[in-house]
Amino acid sequence: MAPAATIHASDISSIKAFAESNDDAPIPSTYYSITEPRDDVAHELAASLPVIDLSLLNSEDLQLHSKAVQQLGKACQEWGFFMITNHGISEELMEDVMNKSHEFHNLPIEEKKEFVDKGPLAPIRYGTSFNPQAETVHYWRDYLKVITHPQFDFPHKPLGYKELAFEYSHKIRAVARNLLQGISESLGLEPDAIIESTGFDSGLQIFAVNLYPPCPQPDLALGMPPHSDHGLLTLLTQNGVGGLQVKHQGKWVKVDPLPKCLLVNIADQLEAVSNGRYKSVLHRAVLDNRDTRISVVLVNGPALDKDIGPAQSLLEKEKPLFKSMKYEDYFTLHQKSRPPQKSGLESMDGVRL
Ligand SMILES: O=C(O)CCC(=O)C(=O)O
Repeated sequence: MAPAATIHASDISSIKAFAESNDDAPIPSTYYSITEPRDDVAHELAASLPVIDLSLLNSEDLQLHSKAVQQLGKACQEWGFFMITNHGISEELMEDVMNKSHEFHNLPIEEKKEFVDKGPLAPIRYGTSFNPQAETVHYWRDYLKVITHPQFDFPHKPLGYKELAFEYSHKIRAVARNLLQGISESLGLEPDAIIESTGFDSGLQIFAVNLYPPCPQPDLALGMPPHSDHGLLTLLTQNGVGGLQVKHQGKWVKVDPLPKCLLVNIADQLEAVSNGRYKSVLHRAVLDNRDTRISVVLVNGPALDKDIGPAQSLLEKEKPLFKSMKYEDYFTLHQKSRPPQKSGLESMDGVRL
């Protein structure tokens, strides 16, 4: 297929609308983003992705609890990524959120225009690609990003979406808080140490919904470039269409979620707090040529006004690897920068000491 004329993401307000009106036409060359061969995926590692049973982490049996803490620490250290089962969020709520999220993206483009992305701290942002203002290559996804904590805001359409999102974002914050307690313990800290030092209870939460329409040339483009997330913990679910890959030991590993599980990745602020012990994992989204993929992604971060750096008690025995930085400054820089090939902390000038 010959490439379509050069089209910039700034000329496309929705890749979903573009894909639907262009059928199987070749994709614009500005979306060519595969820089590594597609066969770099380590299929043999997919079965080793760690699974954490949250009910064991919360067990009153001390032996079961400490075994789960140990497994959690190992997953954070070796992978920066894991799945959680028995998290207590009902399958029905997860499905309802997924269906309403799809309905949102199915609204006519005119109805979504009022939410057009006006910058990282705007409460509701609808847009396309990864970071159209900074990037030279574009990505095959549309997004909705909403700040759901410390203030909850949400689109008033489709009907019922806001209420579901309120319940879901609240429950996901509780799971993230629970995990942070286990992660604190796994670092030898008091269970509430990370929650307190990061101001988690008034922390930023972003509810993001990515829609990746079928792409006629999925071997040439990506839905999301390799990147790490800016917060502490990101919790993700998808609509049954695969596409998430995480980088492990230099190779891409396809994530094949267990039924009803939540996918969790360690993000930059947790790498900083753990003084580099836990890795903010690089991940990307690959595309499908038949099915629409949707992911619902909740980023849970520190309070925006908190200085975040290595936990003080870890520094009694080791040197700091990262400079402390106000989360709001980190977040703003992260949102403005081009997709890095390294984690955010590694690619941002002056953060690593
Ligand atoms: O859709 C996915 O699986 C990845 C989403 C993601 O990485 C993000 O929203 O930051």
